[in-house]
Amino acid sequence: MRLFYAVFLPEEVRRALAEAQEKASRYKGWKEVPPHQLHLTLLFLGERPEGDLEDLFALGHRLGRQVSPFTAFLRGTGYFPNEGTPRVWFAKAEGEGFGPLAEGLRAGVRELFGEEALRAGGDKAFKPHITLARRKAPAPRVPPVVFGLSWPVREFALVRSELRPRGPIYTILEKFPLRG
Ligand code: 2AM
Repeated sequence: MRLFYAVFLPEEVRRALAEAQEKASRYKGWKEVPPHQLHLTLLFLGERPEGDLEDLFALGHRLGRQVSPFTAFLRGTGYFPNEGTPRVWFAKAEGEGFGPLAEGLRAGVRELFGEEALRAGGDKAFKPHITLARRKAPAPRVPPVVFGLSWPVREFALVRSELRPRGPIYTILEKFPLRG
């Protein structure tokens, strides 16, 4: 199973981001993430055997008990990579819990399955972001968008991703409330 831990967004934030995504839809070559799938990845795990699920659920619940609910802020957009040809157009996120959640998940997964299990997510530093669109074919950069969005983060989730020709299908397998 292809798995990742993520924070999903409330309806009104998704709606505001969907409006920003219209800017990308003017450019052929950018493919927007469907609004109901917009999310912030905390840790990408890649393929894991189904037998790992129980441990991954337990890790999520344990970490949820250690981190308090917090406010997330979205203020603007950016690109990965920023230099050269961008592949991803994203909304940059801030919030005091994102770092502790991402770090806690990395540490927990390392402890459970070893360093090897962290390889899927790459070795780049964690930058909380919400991918708005992916560049599939040559297309100009989308003009920047400024937001004044915030929402309370009260839970995160373990998500299954099934890759399909039309785009991935995400299924939330388990939710982990924050109650630190
Ligand atoms: P992205 O939005 O920046 O592409 C599901 O694929 C989620 O896991 C996406 O949000 C994606 O981030 C993230 N992710 C992180 N590393 C990944 C990788 N090596 N392959 C695919 N997705 C990855």
